[in-house]
Amino acid sequence: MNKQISAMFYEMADILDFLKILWKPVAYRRAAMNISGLGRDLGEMYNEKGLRALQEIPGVGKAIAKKIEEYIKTGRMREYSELQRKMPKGLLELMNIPGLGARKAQVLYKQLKIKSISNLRNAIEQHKVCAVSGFGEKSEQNILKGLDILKRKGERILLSEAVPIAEMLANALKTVEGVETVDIAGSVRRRKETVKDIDILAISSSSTVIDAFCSMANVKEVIAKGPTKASVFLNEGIACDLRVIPKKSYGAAMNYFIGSKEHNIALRKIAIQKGYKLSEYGLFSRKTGKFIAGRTEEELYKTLGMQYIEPELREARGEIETAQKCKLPEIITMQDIKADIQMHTTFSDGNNTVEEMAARAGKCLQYIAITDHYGKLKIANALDAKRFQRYSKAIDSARKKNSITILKGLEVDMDKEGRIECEASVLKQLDFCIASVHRAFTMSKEEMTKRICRAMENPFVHCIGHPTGRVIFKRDGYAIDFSKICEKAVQTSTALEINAYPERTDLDFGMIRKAIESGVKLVIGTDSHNIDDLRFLEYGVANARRGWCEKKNVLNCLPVNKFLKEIKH
Ligand code: DGT
Ligand code: CA
Ligand code: ZN
Repeated sequence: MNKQISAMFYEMADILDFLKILWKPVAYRRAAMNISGLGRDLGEMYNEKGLRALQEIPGVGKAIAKKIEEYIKTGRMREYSELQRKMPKGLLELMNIPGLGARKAQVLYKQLKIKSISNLRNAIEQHKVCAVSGFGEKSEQNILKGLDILKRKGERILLSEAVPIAEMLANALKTVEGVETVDIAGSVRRRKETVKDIDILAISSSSTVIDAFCSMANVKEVIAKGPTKASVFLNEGIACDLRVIPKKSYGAAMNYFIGSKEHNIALRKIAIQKGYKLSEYGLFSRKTGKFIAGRTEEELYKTLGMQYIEPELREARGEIETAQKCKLPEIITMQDIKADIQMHTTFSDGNNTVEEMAARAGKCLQYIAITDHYGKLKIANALDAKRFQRYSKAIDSARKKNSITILKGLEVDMDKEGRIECEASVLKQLDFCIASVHRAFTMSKEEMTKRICRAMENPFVHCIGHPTGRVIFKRDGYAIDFSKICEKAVQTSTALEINAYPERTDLDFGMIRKAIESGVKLVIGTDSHNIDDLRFLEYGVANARRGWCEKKNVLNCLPVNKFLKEIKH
């Protein structure tokens, strides 16, 4: 429900922009952003407390709340349909291409009469687009990239969207009569950053669990249904499979369906070397066909002569060899985390106050860094020296009212050369300073590497935020020489961030591992823009686990006094 409504508001904002209507688009985008970040289902909130609950969402006033109500009640939104009618057919589709944007889409629409994605592909093939003023060879390449991303987007969703759906389904299935065990498998269990479909396994004494699954409220369509397996497509726009497994082979089935496929294949090879045959039904003797193991995963790994391997590590990237040598790292857990080191408030582009963020974070953390934007980033309402004074005071006063320790931080911009866009007099007042790239993304690998390295050389900079700048489904990261970045990070004692914001997940798991091997200190930050985003910490930890990260590699596992000592140059 949230996903559809937020997509509708985004689309309405684009149309209103096209119609040259002022202010309204900003309001719709703000509402859309906050709805997509909500931890709860709008329908549920409305059922409990009506319109009032909706109006409590930041950015949702009475008018927008009414539209949400209309959609919840009727499955339609009149204004949305009316706006769509005001829009030339095809243009909307063009406007949604990542990297093209509403303005440029309109230029192509008017000048080249491009009315669909296939029109656009043809025009690029014939090099018509680069002839339009304001476009070039490079724009053609970028549009093609955008089209590829769009195609991928239809197929996968973010982990953070899949996990709540998977958990909701699994919990509901646990209450069905005859059900003994329910577990989430597949890429969701491995905590991969994007997910194609949700895989659920169950042990059950009766097949009523299949009926219950197929008649869940959010099932849009039953794709397949048999006595031990069903596939459905959910209202949320993702497919889900349920398999009922006999108790005896549950561990083997879990192992198979958690994957990854590559991990499974490597494991089967080991089984063969040892005279076994491994399948989703169990581990069998190749000679006699006798069942050897398969009730639990632990038993399976042990019989194959290796340590148990956590699902997040199962990507066939050396985890099997390492487990055979009994050398797997003891990977980080949520309990190890003492702080969240990146979040924004109403002082820049966040939706909650310093106090609200501190109060929510105080429920599970020992300290936080408030890190509003500072610099020239106008769209993020970045602070300047004058407004910093008020910001600083607000943090001081929140410190008095909250038991959680609040570090005074900033996320500062760096210019094209890597100069920090913040006065030394301000930097001096900070406990924690993150430097990030937020604009001028297109430069050569060498230039970008130099830029970030120069920022790290600034003695006031403690950390580089979202180091590659990628936004999943929207843009790839900028090119960097990551070995050089790691080297400089070690040399200058600058931490690299594992940004937990689901669209970012930046560093990714491969880079985390490389950073650790290079001796780089890491920090995990949620980059929260409202109190509900603070829950993203678990995805940052999951990604760190995928990167073989231990507690000792992450500075915000330290108590605050040690943290402050470690981050100083
Ligand atoms: P995705 O694409 O996000 O759904 O990723 P997975 O890993 O959940 O992939 P999925 O749903 O196609 O399959 C679930 C698991 O089943 C997968 O992780 C490993 C196992 N599996 C699927 N196909 C094969 C296969 O052809 N061979 C082997 N050995 N395992 C497979
Ligand atoms: Ca899957
Ligand atoms: Zn940022």
